[in-house]
Amino acid sequence: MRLKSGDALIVVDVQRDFLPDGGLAVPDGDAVVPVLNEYLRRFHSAGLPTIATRDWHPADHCSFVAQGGTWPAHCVQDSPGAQFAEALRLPDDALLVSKATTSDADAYSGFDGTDLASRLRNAKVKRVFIGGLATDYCVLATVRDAILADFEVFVLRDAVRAVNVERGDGDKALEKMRALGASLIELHALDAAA
Ligand code: VGL
Ligand code: ZN
Repeated sequence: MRLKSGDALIVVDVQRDFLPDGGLAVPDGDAVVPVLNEYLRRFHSAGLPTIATRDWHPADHCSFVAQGGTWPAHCVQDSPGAQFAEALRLPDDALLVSKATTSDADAYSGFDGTDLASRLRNAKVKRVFIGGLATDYCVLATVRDAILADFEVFVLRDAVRAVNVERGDGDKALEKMRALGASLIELHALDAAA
């Protein structure tokens, strides 16, 4: 397939806490970085917008075990664990979307409580290509909301990894995304232009 005007790349939560040594480690999470770097290069060199979402929690966030939530502390605002993976090569003009930024609410989707949908519409985006971490949480929720917001959605299946709290969660999430209307693609499906 060929990238075209109206396409955008969304990189979901590729942050240090989701990498194998992080506070909420996603197994093999670092494997998405070189693949996403190639997608980023393709989109950027085609003049297409790139977006990076980040989990950006206060230190007392409701999703943390200490507050009665389900997750170990992760992606605390301005902490090292909240930084993007060091090897991730985001273009200088990538749009940054922070989510779940208040103590009282969680947000898995990059669209939840953010202006992502309006920013994409303003940029005349029609198709979004989504990869990152984690397949079974924030990628799934972002894909679902993108479809609900009437974008055509492609999931980068070679650039996502799952938490897999239960074995098979990642595969189930991919199946859900497909059932919702997303297409699963890999890098080799993109024309090798640029
Ligand atoms: C995520 C669990 C908690 C994610 C964020 O980015 O998938 N998962 N917070
Ligand atoms: Zn979180």
